[in-house]
Amino acid sequence: MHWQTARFSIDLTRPRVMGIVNVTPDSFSDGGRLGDASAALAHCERLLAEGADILDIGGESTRPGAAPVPADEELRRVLPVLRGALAFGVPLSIDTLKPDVMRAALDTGADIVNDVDALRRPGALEAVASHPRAGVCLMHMHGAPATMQARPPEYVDVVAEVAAFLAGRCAAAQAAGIAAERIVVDPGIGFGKTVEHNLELLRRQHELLALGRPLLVGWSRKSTLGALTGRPVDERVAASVAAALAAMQRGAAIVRVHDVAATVDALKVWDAAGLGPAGTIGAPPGATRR
Ligand code: HH2
Repeated sequence: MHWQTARFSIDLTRPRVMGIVNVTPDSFSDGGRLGDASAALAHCERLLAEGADILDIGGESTRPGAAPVPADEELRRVLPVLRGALAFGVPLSIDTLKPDVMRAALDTGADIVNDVDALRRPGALEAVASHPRAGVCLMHMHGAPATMQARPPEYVDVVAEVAAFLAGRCAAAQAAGIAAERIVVDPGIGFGKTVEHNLELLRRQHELLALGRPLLVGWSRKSTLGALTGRPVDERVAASVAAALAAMQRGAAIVRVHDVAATVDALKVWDAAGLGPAGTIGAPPGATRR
């Protein structure tokens, strides 16, 4: 299976690692580290040297309770990084839920829109549809970032409800003119879910494969891993790697991670053990230019 994005058709028969580049002062695990474009671009280079296949650039934190950022401020943060990162020749994703930011990022050359709100904002479907090949990640979120963890979220069957939501968003995207091969889906670990909901989504992740779209998942450093291990956010590398492997084992195609080197090492061993699509990790990049 391939994921069609603006400049690249990404071969998903090989597990893919999406490296996180947060150009934000307040992200939950790494906020404030990449204050300017040159620091962010140096971080991009490091993630690529460590084996990242895709870079996900974000200018607004989605952590529970995060303050919304105006579109012009978000663009001021991400566009210089995006412009600089185009030279790396790898798929670039913009992590945003704002249609204005999507449009500007795609016009600048972003390959993918990663939207934690699954293109629900007015104008978001059109912003992605108007670029004939841009890829998109549609993620499930219960509520909005500012409020999603304010009360314990309730589901009758979290996996069935996430699957139904994602099926509906895939249908809406396709109705807007976004071809299926441009779409991947994400259960949204930690977005309006309790520890038990997140674990249920991992244990029964294979049920989401019935949607017929590749799965992208983000467990990296999240609070469920803190709950399981008792560790603070800066000591969750091992837990994050274990979760990424478990997600791959259950059929995920792409993992979104902060700790690229550790994740890539673990995936190499996993693959060599015959658990993954054997021998494909560490092979020459398979993301092929159109
Ligand atoms: N998680 C975060 C942000 N964007 N996108 C997708 N598709 N899936 C995720 O699980 C996901 C995401 C939150 O993590 P992070 O970027 O590290 O933090 P913050 O939102 O505080 O910047």
